[in-house]
Amino acid sequence: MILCPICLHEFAWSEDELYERTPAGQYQPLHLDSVSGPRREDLLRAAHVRCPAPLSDPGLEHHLPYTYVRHGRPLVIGLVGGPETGKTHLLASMIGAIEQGGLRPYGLTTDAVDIERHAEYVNSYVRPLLVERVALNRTTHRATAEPVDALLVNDGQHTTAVAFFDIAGELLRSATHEATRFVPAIGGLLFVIDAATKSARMGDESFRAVLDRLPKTGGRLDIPAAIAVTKSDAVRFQAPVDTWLYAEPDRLDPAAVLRESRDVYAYLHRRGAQAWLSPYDKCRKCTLHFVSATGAAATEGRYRRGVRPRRVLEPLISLFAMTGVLRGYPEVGL
Ligand SMILES: Nc1nc2c(ncn2[C@@H]2O[C@H](COP(=O)(O)OP(=O)(O)OP(=O)(O)O)[C@@H](O)[C@H]2O)c(=O)[nH]1
Ligand SMILES: [Mg+2]
Ligand SMILES: [Zn+2]
Repeated sequence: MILCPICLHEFAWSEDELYERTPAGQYQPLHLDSVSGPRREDLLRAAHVRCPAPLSDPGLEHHLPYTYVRHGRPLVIGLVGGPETGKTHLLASMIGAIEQGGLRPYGLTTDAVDIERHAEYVNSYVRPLLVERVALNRTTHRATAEPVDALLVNDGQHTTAVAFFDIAGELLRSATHEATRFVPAIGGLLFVIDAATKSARMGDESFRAVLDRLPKTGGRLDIPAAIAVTKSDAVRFQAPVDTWLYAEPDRLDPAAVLRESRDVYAYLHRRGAQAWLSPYDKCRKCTLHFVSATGAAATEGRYRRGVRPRRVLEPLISLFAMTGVLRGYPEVGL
């Protein structure tokens, strides 16, 4: 059974109903009966499967990349945080770091789920930020949500499709908006806190809205969570932020993850930001991290001295370890 990340329909599928995307963006049946060898593999990489969910409006019909369904149940990662907390910059920096081989030290390799879409994501977010050094726009309010990017992550033995959802912070506070449809499908929570903010209210509301919608046993969630305190560059002179932010990334070390989590927890607590710690109280497995998506603040929409992300992959690696995408590590999480 496959879980559609767009409409949450669960369905079984068969290999003989594949589609290909035309240059005009339409989908037409793909017949592979007489195709074999490398050509077949090539066509399969670009093939799509139609989501068979019954729809009220045929215009809502959608297709999923074959590579997405081929590897079993995908991991849906949702970025959660109030408006302007830095979700979009963080994700772009993460994907950029992955593109630059940042997962290799952990024994992970990646491929795009959908080559075209991934290229579109890189061209619209990663390149502008990391190469052209411009600040990215606020996320627009859209009526539907689709993953902004999706990757196939392989740990040497298993491949998992990982889909990333990043919607506007305001919409996350709603429990009914169409764009939040992916929330019940979340398998890994990435909570984003703005280290530079003076008020904790907004982030807290999006956290609560999302936490409320997810299933609990004994009052707590089994969905692993990572809390990323982003824009840590803005508070880099405060101990112990500096120590963590400029530490060289290491292989995954559960003891270090635990130490950093404790430090972040204490830091937020000291700042009176207990309300931000709700994911830690609610989720059975949760790690906390100091990160910076850009390394410094933008001036007039530009990062003049370049963009230097710090520790952006740590929360993701931790989520991978807690969700089993990355196996063979001892228990991670508080
Ligand atoms: N100093 C600093 N500023 C950052 C960092 N990441 C993002 N920003 C700034 O924070 C602002 C908001 O960033 P976004 O990534 O658009 O925030 P968002 O959470 O996606 O916002 P919405 O899409 O409105 O929900 C932008 O002006 C960025 O330049 C960071 O690591 N350090
Ligand atoms: Mg955004
Ligand atoms: Zn669907």
